[in-house]
Amino acid sequence: MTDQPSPQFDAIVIGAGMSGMYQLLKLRELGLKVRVLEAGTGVGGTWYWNRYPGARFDSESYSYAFSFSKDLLDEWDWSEHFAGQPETLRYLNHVADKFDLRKDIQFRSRVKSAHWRDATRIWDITLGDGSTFTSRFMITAVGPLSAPTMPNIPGVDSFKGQSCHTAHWPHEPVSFEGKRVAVIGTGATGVQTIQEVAKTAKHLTVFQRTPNWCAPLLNSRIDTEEMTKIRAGYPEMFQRCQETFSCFLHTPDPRATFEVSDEEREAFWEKLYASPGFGIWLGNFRDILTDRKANAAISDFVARKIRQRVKNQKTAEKLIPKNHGFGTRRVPMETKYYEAYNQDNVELVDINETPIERITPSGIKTSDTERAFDIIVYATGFDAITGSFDRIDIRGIGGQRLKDRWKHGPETYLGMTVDGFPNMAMLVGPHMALGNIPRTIEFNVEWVADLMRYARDRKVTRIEPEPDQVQAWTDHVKALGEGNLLFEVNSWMTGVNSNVEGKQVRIVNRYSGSAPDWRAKCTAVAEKDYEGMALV
Ligand code: N01
Repeated sequence: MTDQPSPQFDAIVIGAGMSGMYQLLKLRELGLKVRVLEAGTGVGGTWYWNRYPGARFDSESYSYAFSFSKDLLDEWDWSEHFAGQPETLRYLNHVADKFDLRKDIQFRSRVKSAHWRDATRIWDITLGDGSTFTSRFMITAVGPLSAPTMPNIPGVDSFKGQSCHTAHWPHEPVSFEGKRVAVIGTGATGVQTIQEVAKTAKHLTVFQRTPNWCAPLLNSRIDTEEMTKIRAGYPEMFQRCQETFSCFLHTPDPRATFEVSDEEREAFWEKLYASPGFGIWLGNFRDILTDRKANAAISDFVARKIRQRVKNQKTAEKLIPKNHGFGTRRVPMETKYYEAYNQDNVELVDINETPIERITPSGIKTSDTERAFDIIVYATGFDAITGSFDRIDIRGIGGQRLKDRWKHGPETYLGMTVDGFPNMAMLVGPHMALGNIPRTIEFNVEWVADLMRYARDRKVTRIEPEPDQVQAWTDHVKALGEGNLLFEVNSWMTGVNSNVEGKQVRIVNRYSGSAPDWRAKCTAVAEKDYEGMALV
């Protein structure tokens, strides 16, 4: 390759969220010439874009933070067990300041296309404004939930009031006081938004298509004394995150649901329901997501809780999911969400009964009536996992489009590379253990950095996984999903989005094995000189 032109950069990273930020740091340590291209005006990715009211962690703040720097751990105090978005964004800006990251990040730079030139072993990358970059490697740090989708309801553009998708929330505060507000969507985002807006809106109307099984977050403040204790326990806590199934503090209980007596089971569920965070979903009996009877039993338990908390039993029934069991979709964590429906200013509209016909200039018309609104909030989710790749025109060998290659679902080797797309590495991509994402990010970024070091030391300029390894990993990921009730339900976790053409069929877009297993496989591949990959 000595006669070939040199690219401008050794690596271009797309995205300055948590994964892109850490990748920049690790590649800089290798002495590589790196540029991060970021569409937003600041760092933080998810935490930069999702500034909707009520946005906050639902995994424990400290377990979500970067663990790679003791200094950083020592100097950052979390104010709540589940921190709000402003605090998390402040934290990520602090990280950017501390490691002087911004000097290699180009903001307001949305990548439009990335084309691989096999003859020169270079990626040609073009931004929306037409500017171009060349790079030996391209690392996607585009996030699994970063391509927001508006609902395919007629008239969305005709509304004259204020309207916004939660992931495009304005930087200026939005007041709901004295306002008639509509929220469309009741996923994790909708639930966080609804419970917050209900506090101040004159009237809030929630348009629900599918109810979700929500569970109490039970957030609380962290005082100095508790923070000191948490800090002292960091080594054990991060070690635990390395050992649990999905890198959370919670991990499945080894017992099966019906192994214990009725009283014991009920007491265990009461305890989980009264404990903060994801325990009821991720720390439950090991079979609640594989055994239909077990799943029906926990669903019944949570349904009883909803009936107890919502006064109007007709409303309670509407809020209880009937087409999927507890935990088979991501469980939204809530704080007095169900109680919001006991307020006089909150109304629930089941759009299966009275479908939305259109958005009008003054509000929303359902089959039975038209309601006027000042503000419409679209909490309608994302074209998940592959959507953030699809919106970039990524082309590999011979001009093959990644979007076409993944038409029937992603195909990857370890979730990080794809044959036909040399020198592309994915962070938090499809087919890798997601779970508590920053824990995955740290491993993922360090694995990619090690690969870059290996390539640099051996003057490797082309890296591509072998097609049969991609096939084998993809088959393995699909096989892991068999018997998992989660894969029998429509949700972003199975790649379904009613608003995106071609995304109505369920696919296996996520790795559902344990995070330790995934990491062990990746480590073994690296230790065997990147077995299954051609490095030349
Ligand atoms: O998106 P969703 P989300 N007409 O896809 C409805 C993470 N997260 O942004 O279910 C009417 O879950 C749709 O209805 P249905 C977390 O991983 C993390 O809420 O398709 N309704 C659904 O109710 C989460 O799982 C945190 O029938 C329409 C909603 O919109 C993921 O992000 C906080 C519609 C979309 O729900 C995504 O959550 C928040 C239409 N045309 C989110 N189209 C934290 O912990 C869609 N809907 C930090």
